[in-house]
Amino acid sequence: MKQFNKQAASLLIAAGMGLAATAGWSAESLQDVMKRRGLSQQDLLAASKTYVPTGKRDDFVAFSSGGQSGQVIVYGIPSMRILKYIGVFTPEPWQGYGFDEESKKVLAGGRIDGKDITWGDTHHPGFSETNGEADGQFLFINDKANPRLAVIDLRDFETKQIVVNPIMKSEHGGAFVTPNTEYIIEAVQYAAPLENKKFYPLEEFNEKYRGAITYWKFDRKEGLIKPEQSFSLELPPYSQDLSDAGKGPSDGWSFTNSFCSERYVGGIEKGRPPYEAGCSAKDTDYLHVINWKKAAELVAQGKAKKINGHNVLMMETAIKEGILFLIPEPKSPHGVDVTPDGKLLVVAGKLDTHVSVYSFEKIMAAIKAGKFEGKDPYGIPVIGMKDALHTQVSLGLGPLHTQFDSKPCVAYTSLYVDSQVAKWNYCEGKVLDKLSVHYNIGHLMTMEGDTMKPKGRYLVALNKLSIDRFNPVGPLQPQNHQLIDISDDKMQLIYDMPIPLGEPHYVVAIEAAKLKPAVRYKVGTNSRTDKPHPGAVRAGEEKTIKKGNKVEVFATLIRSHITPETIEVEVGDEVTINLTNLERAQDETHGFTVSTYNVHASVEPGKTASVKFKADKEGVYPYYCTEFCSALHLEMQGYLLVKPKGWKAGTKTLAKGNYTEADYKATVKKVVDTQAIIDSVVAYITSVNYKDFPDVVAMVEDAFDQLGKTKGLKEKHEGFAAKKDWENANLWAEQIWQYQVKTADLGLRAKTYLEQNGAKKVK
Ligand code: CUK
Ligand code: CUA
Repeated sequence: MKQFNKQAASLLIAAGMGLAATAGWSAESLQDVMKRRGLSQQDLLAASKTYVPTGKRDDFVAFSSGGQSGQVIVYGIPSMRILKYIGVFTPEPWQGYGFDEESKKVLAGGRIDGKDITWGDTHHPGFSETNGEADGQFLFINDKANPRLAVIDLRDFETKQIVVNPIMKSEHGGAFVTPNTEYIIEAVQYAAPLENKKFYPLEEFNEKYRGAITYWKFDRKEGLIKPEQSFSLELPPYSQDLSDAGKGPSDGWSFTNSFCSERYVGGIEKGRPPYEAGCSAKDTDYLHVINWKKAAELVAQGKAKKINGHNVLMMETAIKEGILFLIPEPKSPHGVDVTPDGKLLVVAGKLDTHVSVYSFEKIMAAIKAGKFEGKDPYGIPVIGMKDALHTQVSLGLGPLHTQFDSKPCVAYTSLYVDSQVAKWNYCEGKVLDKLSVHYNIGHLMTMEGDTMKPKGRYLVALNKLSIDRFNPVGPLQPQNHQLIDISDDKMQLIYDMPIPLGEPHYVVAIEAAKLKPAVRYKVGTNSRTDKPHPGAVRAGEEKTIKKGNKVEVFATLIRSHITPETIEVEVGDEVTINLTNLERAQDETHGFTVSTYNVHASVEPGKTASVKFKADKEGVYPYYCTEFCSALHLEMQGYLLVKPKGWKAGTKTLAKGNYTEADYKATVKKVVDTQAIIDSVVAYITSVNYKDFPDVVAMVEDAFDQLGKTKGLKEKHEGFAAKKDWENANLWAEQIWQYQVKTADLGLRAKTYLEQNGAKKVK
């Protein structure tokens, strides 16, 4: 270390940046920088509110839909630094998602009619909840285009399951969870016949096309959706849109709105007015009010009908049992959001300037009294709007979605047409503040803002257009997530974040402290199932097994080698390579690929992943580690030899190097010197309270693991030296040094960590 500093210093001096230059170095003052960059006091204030200095972390972590990318984007708030893209419906090469066997199985869960669908139109992420609060355990997200829902485990931020909706052809209103994650709600978007592959002409739209809402049962212990315990409700073909689950007093109920209750069927090409005209003709659409707890009981009593093998409560049953009601809502509404106390529902009509606030208490009173203004064409009782309304507030043009503050009665609603966020009081029905955003805001999101305990502080505006905010990158422009400080009475815009991956309709954020992701797996874990992987082996157990034309390799990865380093197969063999990462140190991921066979695995510490392919081409195919994991990462390599059928080895042996006794002695000296450095680092680490730092304990464990591998190698190189086999003597001594380097690398990292984190001397 010291040596390095000396070298660096002499390099700087040589480059003319020594003492003489320091005079001209006088640091720029804050005022200088402001002047040079044209920054205002306001800019500076904003910067200081979002800047997270190196080594510090964000207070909140956001999970954004990745829109058409079919992924989830994870970023920190307030820094807006992107932390991860999670592969969900779409292959994600870095994580090996869709390129290793374990993740291919997850993606296969999303096949529809036997076909792979390798993209998704993700809209609404939702956290698992406990007692109405985000608990940081799971994240769910939907695919609008191909009606599917995915489960992401927040212990490792990996997708574990994709389920296909059995009765829908598209969906939008998902994923919304009930207050204890009993169910994940998914509502249809465009009506279609519920039976699979059933054709009915558009002329039979009113009779044969149907909307629906699905309640997916979630098993928290297994971390999986249970399709056989899930059920749906048949609904009229009203283009159901977003949903929200009741909470507190309204727990047990859910609310779903709709936007084309006209049931209009377009046909521009036949001279008919288009959908947009016919779907917005009436002044009101319908808010659906559903008692899901009672619905679940009815399904348990066998009152559901099986459609495509799935439990569906038909409208007739729902009406008879009194679990389905409608309320008029103005006009082409989009979002429905239940207030944190569960007492009120906020609905925004895209073509109305108002938000309408409904009272759950009033809705229940009307139902109890049997007070309805009539029935819809399917016989569903309709509660009068006046009988259910708490208040209406005029906010501006194009209100869409609403989120809540930690301050009582304060809500924020996006105004798409006005490109504004409106802050308003839903108890008293008055506007408090408005702020312009850039441009055309869709959703907006406050910290844990759709739970029973919103955290306030920040709001993110998800703007559909960015227009002039960023450096131009061609006609397809990024979306703009704008960070707004909501801690004061007046909202303050403090950051623009380009989103370059798709149109993220919605994002949810959680207190960072609630997330407790692991840094390593138990050795030999299949991360997609969280079960021991049958292909896992420990160090020394690596092997290749051939049965007929099936070759199975049980390999390990550790800095800086792959065992085995040669894999020999015959052309036409089916090859499976199981890879276990033996590392325990944080962030020591190894990647694995084989040239031209389109496989890739990301093998994080402890994980076992496998790749599988048919070796259908004779030839020589290098394989290597794809993560720069160590100084000798490039040397983490091997050869897949695909031999012609019946090929016989000749008598030729591997070429030898030209090593002398002097080479051997130099290597041995290097080993002795390096051991001295290791000893001094170990002396330091053990002189302080390193055991109080779990991260350091893991590094120390790993360091000694590496050092332990030198066992027996000294005898080995000395044995070869005695026989004057200088090649083997030198290389086995060199291998000791390789292990020492990794030990020293970890040791120095641990030392730096201890020094920077205030380790104390122990006696
Ligand atoms: S939707 Cu896109 S802005 Cu899918 Cu929730 Cu409202
Ligand atoms: Cu392992 Cu690079």
